[in-house]
Amino acid sequence: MVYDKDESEITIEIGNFPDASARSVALKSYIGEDGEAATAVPGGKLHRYVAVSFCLLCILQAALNISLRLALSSPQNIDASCKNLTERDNLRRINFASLAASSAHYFNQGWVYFHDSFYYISSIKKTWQDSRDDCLQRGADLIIINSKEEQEFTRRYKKIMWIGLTDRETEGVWKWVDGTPLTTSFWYFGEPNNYHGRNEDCIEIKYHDNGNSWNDVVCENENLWICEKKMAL
Ligand code: MMA
Ligand code: CA
Repeated sequence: MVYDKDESEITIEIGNFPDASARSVALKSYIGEDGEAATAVPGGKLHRYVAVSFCLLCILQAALNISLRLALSSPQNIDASCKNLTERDNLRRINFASLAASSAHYFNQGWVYFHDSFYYISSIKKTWQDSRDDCLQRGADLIIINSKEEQEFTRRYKKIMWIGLTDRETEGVWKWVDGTPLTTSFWYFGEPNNYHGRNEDCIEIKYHDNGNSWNDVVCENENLWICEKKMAL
């Protein structure tokens, strides 16, 4: 290529070609079929695309790095996320540990686990109130029977035992020790009867051969008893 100062023209020397058609072919291969300037290296367009894409990816990567760093590395953010994590983790750990410790305690003391509760069956006899106090001292209370399964569970022991049901407050109004009213009952035939006009305000499970085993008796009687401690494991 020669730049002619005087004529302000660009002359392209394309060599000596025998005729006009040969010169045209040579010119097209240099300039490009569609008249666009082509690079002299074959496949150059592809190289350029790859290079440009690579650069774009680099820029994207850099932008991501910076934004992530800004989002995560600010001291308050690190502090907050760590605090949240450890508080939640610690709560879980404490709950798990205390559950493990209390369940181990109840198992070791000979309590039986059945349907989300621990049960303690006494080996000595006491009045209804003294029995209840014993359960309370053990972190529990007299059993509250609120399902057929639980009722069946109590019958397995074939012992006469106090349960946490009484009408001491208001005659004829049966209440569980947690204050809830009696809804599902398992009275033995003819019970409750305040037998021969006696003030039978406390309930024992008595008739083990029958699904309906409950009987009302005088609270000052002495019986075995069964405590319940709810604990979902
Ligand atoms: C006992 C006592 C009562 C009960 C009757 C049933 C004799 O009294 O347990 O509460 O109702 O037995 O015969
Ligand atoms: Ca009775």
